[in-house]
Amino acid sequence: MPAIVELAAREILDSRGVPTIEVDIRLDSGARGRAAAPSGGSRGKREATELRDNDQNRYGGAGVRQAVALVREIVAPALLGSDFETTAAVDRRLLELDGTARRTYLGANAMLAVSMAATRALAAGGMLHEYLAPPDQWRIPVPMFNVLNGGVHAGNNVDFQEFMIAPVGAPSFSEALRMGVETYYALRALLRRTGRATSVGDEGGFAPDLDAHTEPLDLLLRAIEHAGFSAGKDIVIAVDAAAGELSDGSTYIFRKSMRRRRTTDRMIEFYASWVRQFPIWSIEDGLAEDDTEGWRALTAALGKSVQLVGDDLFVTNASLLRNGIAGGVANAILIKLNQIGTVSETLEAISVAVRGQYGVIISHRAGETTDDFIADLAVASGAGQIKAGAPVRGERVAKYNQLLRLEEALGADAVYAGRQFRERGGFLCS
Ligand code: 2PG
Ligand code: MG
Repeated sequence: MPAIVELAAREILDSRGVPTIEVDIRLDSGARGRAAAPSGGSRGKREATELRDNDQNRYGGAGVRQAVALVREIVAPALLGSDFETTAAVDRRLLELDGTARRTYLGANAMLAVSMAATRALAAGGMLHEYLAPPDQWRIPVPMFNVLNGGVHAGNNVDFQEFMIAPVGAPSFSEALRMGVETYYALRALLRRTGRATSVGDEGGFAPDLDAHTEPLDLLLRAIEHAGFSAGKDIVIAVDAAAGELSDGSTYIFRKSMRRRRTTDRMIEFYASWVRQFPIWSIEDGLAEDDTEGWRALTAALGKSVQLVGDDLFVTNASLLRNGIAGGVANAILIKLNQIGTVSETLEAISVAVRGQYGVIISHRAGETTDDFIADLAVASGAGQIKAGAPVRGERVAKYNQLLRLEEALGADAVYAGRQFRERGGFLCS
């Protein structure tokens, strides 16, 4: 059995210039693994705790020296010299050491960096996706490119956080990537021509001020057509409303645009009219995580015709997802490793979703590094969908470029999920 002989942790920066934690692990076999934790911009209330120093003299309180110290002083002595055959065994030890429900002692950022680095080391120089799951369930996911940014990810007047394009009609991932990029170029040209800003938000999507509520969607449709593709056939649209950010507990306030309020019922009518008018196939966090009755009504109204994704709603937590499935809430889950804090718990959430026939989207966070773990996770799990931002900026293309490598490695066996992005079979080992 492999033993961990080296475990190092350090503070590095994420794509927004915010500190995060990176971990290196070496096994006695010589195999190495390195990983860094991502960090959210808009967060679910039930996410695992991200440990920050709160020392206002460094990085405005966002330093992670404490998390680094915990890995060096608590995690390393407990793991060094011990044999671990699987990620699950490492994660069990991490969970014991932490001993809290919300990861408040070690911090989910510290735990996740260790868990991912250990997984990479255990993959032993082979490709990560090969370690994570057997080949029969591998699929190359449909990329969801976030090309228009709003909400807390951008300084514009757009209240919804993400407007994405998903090339479901592409014959392969590499073609999907080309289609996404060419549509991104077309969108930029369109914005320039109409005198709008082409500056970008945290995830690389454009962030112009826009007039009407339907304007982001109109712009996407025009960009898709200008790039020579057919909206609804080659490329479909996905939205992340991140409605938790809009909610005041009883209504939804559109603070950035027209400062209007909407009730839950009005929000549902609003989505229904969008789905009628535009080729929208997926709506994420359409309502806030504590609006349970609203989520049930939304699922009853639109769940048959469109993918309804729980991000803040489920926070990659298998037990919250089980409750959601039992209660008829949403029909898909967004998977973010740092919402829960270990690789094995993430795999468990994916397995619960697959068994419950919920759609699965593997996701980056607003604050990212060039770590490309989620690309392998998406292929291994056969999730069918990945969102990693616009096809620009190093930390976003790191994921898309790894998917190109995986497509090449799989060769003739590479299956692009395409229009079947919601159908999966098989379960993950953990
Ligand atoms: C989301 C994510 C990723 P954040 O809401 O889905 O796009 O953003 O990391 O800010 O939660
Ligand atoms: Mg989201």
